[in-house]
Amino acid sequence: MKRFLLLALALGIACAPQKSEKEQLAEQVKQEFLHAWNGYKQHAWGDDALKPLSKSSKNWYDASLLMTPVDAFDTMLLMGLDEEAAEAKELIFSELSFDHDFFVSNFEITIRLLGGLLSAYEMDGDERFLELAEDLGRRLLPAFDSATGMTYGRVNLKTGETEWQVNNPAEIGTLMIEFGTLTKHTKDSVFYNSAKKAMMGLYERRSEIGLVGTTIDVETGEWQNKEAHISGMIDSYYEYALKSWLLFGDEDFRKIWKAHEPALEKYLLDEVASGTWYGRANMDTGERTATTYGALDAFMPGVLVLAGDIETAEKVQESNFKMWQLHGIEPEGLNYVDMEVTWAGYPLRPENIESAYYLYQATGDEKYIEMGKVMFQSLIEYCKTEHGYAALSDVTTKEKSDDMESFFLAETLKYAYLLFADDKVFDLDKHVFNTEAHPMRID
Ligand code: DMJ
Repeated sequence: MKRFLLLALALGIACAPQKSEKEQLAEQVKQEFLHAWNGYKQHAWGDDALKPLSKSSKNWYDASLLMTPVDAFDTMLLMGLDEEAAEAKELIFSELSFDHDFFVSNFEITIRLLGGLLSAYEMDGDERFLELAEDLGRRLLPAFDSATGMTYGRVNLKTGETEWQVNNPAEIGTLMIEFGTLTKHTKDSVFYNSAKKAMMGLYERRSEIGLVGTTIDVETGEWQNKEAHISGMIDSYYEYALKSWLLFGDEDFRKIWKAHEPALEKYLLDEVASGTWYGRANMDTGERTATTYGALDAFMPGVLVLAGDIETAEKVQESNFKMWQLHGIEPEGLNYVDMEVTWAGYPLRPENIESAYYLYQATGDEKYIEMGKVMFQSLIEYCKTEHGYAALSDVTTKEKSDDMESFFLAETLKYAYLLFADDKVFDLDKHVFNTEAHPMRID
């Protein structure tokens, strides 16, 4: 036996099963997650986020709401990082309080914290996650108090006062998965009904050709900016129309998605020499207003996969990858006609790798693994710092900025991990991800 072992070693024959390249990549993603989490632990423990260059921390508001630990918790569970999950959980239960007299963004707090607490509850089972989620949900409810039912942008967590009467479709229409799931677990229908009313309010104000604009007054219902696109300020409204239908089986959401789907294809989808992209257009006339696309728009192939349009998803993902490769890492904004960068930052966004994950799940085509590998390796090359990961202020020069958004741990590394990991780690058929990659169970 010993002689065989020596011979095997000499010949380079593995006796233990070799890890596949995908398994090795998944393991590497896990190690990079730990690197970023340890940076947070060392320099930002108890605060919202790590500042990776100055090795310090920052809070969004006057007190910490534990953005990073809450956002990152379910990724730890998925990666099997039980020790880290236990310490994050202890921190959350000992420190997290929503009893603060300050205004917060209803959208950001919903997708990151309410979503994070709900997936934590579903995956871990500890009732205290649900208690925190319900407390937060009730404090956010005044945001829905408008003449149209569409939400104000900001709400004071203690007093319930609201502000930012002019809001946008993404912030009004990206609440359903979280508030609907809160109703499912608390049996209080107020959450589901409020979020649905907000979403329907938006849908009813779509243009005759089936598009929504960029900003709307939630009291008067008048559009303030009529530019239609799938980028920031609109993006996840479309995502939630489809996903809310998949999660809750409510036909009204299917109706919303089906009303917009052909309009997006007819007026925004743009096939040009450089590839297939989504441009911008006037919501009433459909006339092209700009040919800009960016890192946020890259979510769309993932949604198209869920909608069953693999063909368009594949074409747009080719463009996504082209955008990534242009400077070795994707920019916030790009003119897809002349391929000039219009906004050079990269805040560690997930959407491109997220779409590669959905497409790999749907097609099994190894080219999506290759795309993921390139994207993951450029993250290491350009964004890794001694104590975490840093956003880039300019993808053309690779200059870093002092930010590590919580979605890097909640989404970017989660989708990278799931792309490479064995399918048994996570069953996509039984879950819907909220827009911050917090999985909600379909049942
Ligand atoms: C996240 O907070 C969410 O994915 C949101 O839908 C868009 N912005 C960031 C990630 O880019």
